Amino acid sequence: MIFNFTKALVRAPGRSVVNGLSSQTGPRPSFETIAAEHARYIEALKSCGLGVEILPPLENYPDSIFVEDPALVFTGAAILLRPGAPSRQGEVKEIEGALRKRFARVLAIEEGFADGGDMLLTPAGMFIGLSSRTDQAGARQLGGLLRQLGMDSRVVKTPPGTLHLKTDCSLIAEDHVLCTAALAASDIFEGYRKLVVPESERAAANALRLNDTLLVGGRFPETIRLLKGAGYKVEPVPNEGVGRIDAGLSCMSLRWN
Ligand code: CIR
Repeated sequence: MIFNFTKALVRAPGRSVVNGLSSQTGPRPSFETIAAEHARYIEALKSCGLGVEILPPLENYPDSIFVEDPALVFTGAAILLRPGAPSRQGEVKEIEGALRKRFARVLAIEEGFADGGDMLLTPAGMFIGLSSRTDQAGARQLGGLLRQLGMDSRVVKTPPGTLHLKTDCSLIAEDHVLCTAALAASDIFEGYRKLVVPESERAAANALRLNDTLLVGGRFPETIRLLKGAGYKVEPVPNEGVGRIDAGLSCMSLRWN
């Protein structure tokens, strides 16, 4: 089952995390806020039954806490990506050793750019979102590597102004997507049931299904109410600080079985 996970890899935030890339003009989060949110996130992963390994902080890479972006992981295999933001490209070398220790097969894209935040895994294969971080060359390379691992993929467009495809959507059941109105209006999720987040809670669309639980940002009461009403077991996790540097919940771990 696509939501069965037993292990997760995370990276502790360095003090430099407060300088993480952000499209927002509001105040920067404090280190203490992000560290507390990260600790709480690790507890949530554990409470969902995952064994969590914590990599050391990397002060030279403010966004390196978002380990989902430089790599993809599957049972027995990992793919090293090429993040589209120049300040994040060195994160790949930094995580490579940890992945080689844990995965028998490690593939790597060699051209173009691709961020893990643009990759949405579904039972039918991987959606690859083209964005300001993921380009055609990266998508093409990744599609080839996924094929080597026996996986189909489909290239789609991340809505303009949205950082990553998964900023705007999450798979919450095999045939059910939590998404923003912008994505619901596109043809990407034809054939899927959709639960649209309220416009005032757009950032709630980045949730994380782990086994039978859905982690959702704690600051999104209306979305939590809708998800509970639809029968989901929801665990609210605080994420306001990381939200100020354009992050949600999926980005802070790599998960596998
Ligand atoms: C960035 O702009 O790269 C970080 N500040 C946020 C990355 C969030 N990643 C993700 O949602 N996969």
